[in-house]
Amino acid sequence: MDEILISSCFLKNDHAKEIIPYGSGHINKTYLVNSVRGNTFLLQQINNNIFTDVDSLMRNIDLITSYIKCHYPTKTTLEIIKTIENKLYLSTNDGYYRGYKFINNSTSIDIVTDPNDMYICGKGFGEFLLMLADFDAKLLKETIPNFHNTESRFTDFMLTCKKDVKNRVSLCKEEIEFVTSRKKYCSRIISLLNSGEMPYRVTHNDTKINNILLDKDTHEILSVIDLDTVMPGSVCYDFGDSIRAGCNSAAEDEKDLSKVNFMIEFFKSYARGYLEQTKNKLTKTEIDNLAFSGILMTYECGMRFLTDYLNGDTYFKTTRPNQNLDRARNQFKLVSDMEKLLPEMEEYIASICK
Ligand code: ADP
Ligand code: GN1
Ligand code: MG
Repeated sequence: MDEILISSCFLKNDHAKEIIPYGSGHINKTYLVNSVRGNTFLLQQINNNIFTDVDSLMRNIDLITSYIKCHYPTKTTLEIIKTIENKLYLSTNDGYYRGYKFINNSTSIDIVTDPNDMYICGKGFGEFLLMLADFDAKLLKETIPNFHNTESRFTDFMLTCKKDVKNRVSLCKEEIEFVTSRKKYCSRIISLLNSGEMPYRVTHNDTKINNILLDKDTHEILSVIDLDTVMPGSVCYDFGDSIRAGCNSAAEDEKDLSKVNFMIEFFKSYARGYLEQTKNKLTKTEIDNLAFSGILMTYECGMRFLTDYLNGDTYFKTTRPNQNLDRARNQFKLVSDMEKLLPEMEEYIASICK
């Protein structure tokens, strides 16, 4: 089945005319579809290797977006376009597809250059956490179990090194040493969650900056998107992942590490926006761990990129050889920068939460 036919399954009394690859996500295949009658929508082929239970995935997204639409009717949210057979997704021999309303006049930022954009995105992701604060987490199916369980990520990583299916271990000894020497990071948040000292909340879990849409002209918040991983988690996962993605002075796969620097001013802007929204909601334990969460999420993501490189690049989309290794090195450079700046980051968070 070709993509024109697939797209037409989401269009009543209309047909797809042109299909353009869209965005720069690492997981799903995203297309902008224009129809004969002048309609536009977003088509995504869901990555079924990663999201094995598409039915539960789409039910989660339907529940969350319907909840936001009902409780916050003035807010823009992601909206599923059902198939002409009134289903949440289309199942074909070539895979699973879904439609989303295209959010007009929007932009998503891959590399942040203006600290004010970080402030705005902090507010946006903070508001998202608040909007779902009373959503019943039990309704959600975990789409990727142990997604941010850094301890289990570490176990997977060690197993991958042991198997060394692509004989790549000898090519990244230094990076492997970087990961193993920081094993102590892995348990900090997960043990606070397990002991009940830190609450589970409904979190987004993939808060990279290009997963929020801003108005192209005013850069005001339009909507948080990419809701595949909304599940119970820690606020530290959301805060830390935005810091990882947004405070990098270079692209996530930049090879020249002299260009990769952690931008502490961007950290402060994001923290200000996020905490303006959430500080009255968060516990002291959560607030005390926010600065560290930037390190943890960057370390974890680097470890995931390195694991994927060792496995032969089967998880994250790649467009060139060694891209996952470059991504891992890039993340580890940021971790090293943040380790030096941790006291300043902690002091800043404490000062704005006084
Ligand atoms: P992935 O899981 O592969 O990251 P996303 O759902 O994040 O896929 O979509 C990829 C990109 O497509 C986003 O970063 C954003 O630029 C764009 N995008 C996604 N959904 C919409 C939408 N409803 N309206 C406009 N742009 C969108
Ligand atoms: C993926 O889907 P996307 O591109 O927004 C990944 C995140 C990583 C990120 C690294 C479901 O995010 O966990 O942090 O790449 N999403 C999934 O860029 O694994
Ligand atoms: Mg995305």
